[in-house]
Amino acid sequence: MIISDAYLIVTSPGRNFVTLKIVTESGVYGIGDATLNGRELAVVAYLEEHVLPTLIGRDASRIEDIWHFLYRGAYWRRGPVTMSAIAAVDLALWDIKAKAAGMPLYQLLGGKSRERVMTYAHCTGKDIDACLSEVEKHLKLGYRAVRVQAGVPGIPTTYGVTKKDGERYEPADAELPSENVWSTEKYLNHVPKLFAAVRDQFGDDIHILHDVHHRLTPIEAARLAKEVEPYHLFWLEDCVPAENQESFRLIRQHSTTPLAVGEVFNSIHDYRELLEGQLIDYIRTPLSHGGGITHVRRIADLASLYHVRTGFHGATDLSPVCLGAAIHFDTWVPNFGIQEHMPHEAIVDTVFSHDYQFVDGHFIVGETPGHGVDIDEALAKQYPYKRASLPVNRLEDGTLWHW
Ligand code: CS2
Ligand code: MG
Repeated sequence: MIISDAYLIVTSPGRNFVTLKIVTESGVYGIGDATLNGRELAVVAYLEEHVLPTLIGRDASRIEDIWHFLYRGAYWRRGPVTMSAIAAVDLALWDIKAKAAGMPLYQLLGGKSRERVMTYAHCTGKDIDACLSEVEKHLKLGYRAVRVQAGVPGIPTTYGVTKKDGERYEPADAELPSENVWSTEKYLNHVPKLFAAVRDQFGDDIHILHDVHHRLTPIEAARLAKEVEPYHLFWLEDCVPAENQESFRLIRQHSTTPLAVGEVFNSIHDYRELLEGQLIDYIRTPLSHGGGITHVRRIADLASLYHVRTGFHGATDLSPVCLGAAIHFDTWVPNFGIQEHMPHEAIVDTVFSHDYQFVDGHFIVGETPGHGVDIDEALAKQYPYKRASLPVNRLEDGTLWHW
């Protein structure tokens, strides 16, 4: 199990993905996702210059030791670039260990806790009606949980909302950041009508989720969470920027709407006050941004003490490698909640072959040894990296706002 080679594959089949391949002397190899949307090459440089040379000659089975070597040993701790780089190594090593054991990854974690993994779909429209038709479409596909986002009258362009029906809002395809406009007042007055319309048309038997994308202040978030209580949301996501963990206390004091947070978190320390204070209900950090399985399972264990469940980020910037590993984790983790599912384009699924299946709104884990995802390196080479930037958000008066 001695590591003999480690290299990156950067490919852009419609959007950028960075994939780490670690090869051992025996020929068994593992794959990890190192993609950090909009900052891809920063992780490439971190890995190529500072991490990969230190892996050669190490024993691939010593996952825990390698994790601490990369985390403590670097002196500079945490942060999205560091934790995505460590995650890529960690996911590749778990893949190798499971392949060497001849087991699907979920078996190494502790075996199945469930038969299938509930997912939620993105239902996004330029207005409420367009969003409702997306909900209808996705319920027909078998989803029981929908994330609803609709354009707000008077706000011309808003991240999270398509400009045309059926268009995707991801990936961010502008080479340099485009600018969106935001009005909290218009949004707060409009968005409860969306949830009312969804409940009115589709009843109580579906889960409704919504992403605020960090755009409110704590008191505004409290107003929204309180006002939408009658629509029984599954969760309200990222309603405030979470650097100040204590701010969630204010929202909590006003409302019973469940709160999800953490797609931009990368460490257990980002969650400590939120969990210990019982201020949130779902943790969102994906395996590929939070130091891999070795670290995220510690976050999930801490969360379980407080009845907090997982709801991993799964937008299309998380590669099929991250998603494949997440489905193993979701199948095992006792405090599973839900998995985000935003389908990759067909070409992405051709570059990254995988054995997970999507049936009736749920993922079914595969039985191939490892995490079950591989990369076609020759095909990947045909899609070279293209710089792509996420947009920025400005208030109507031009003030740069949270995105
Ligand atoms: C979003 C993402 O899926 C989500 O909940 O917040 O689309 C997110 O904005 C992107 O993944 C950013 O990389
Ligand atoms: Mg989000």
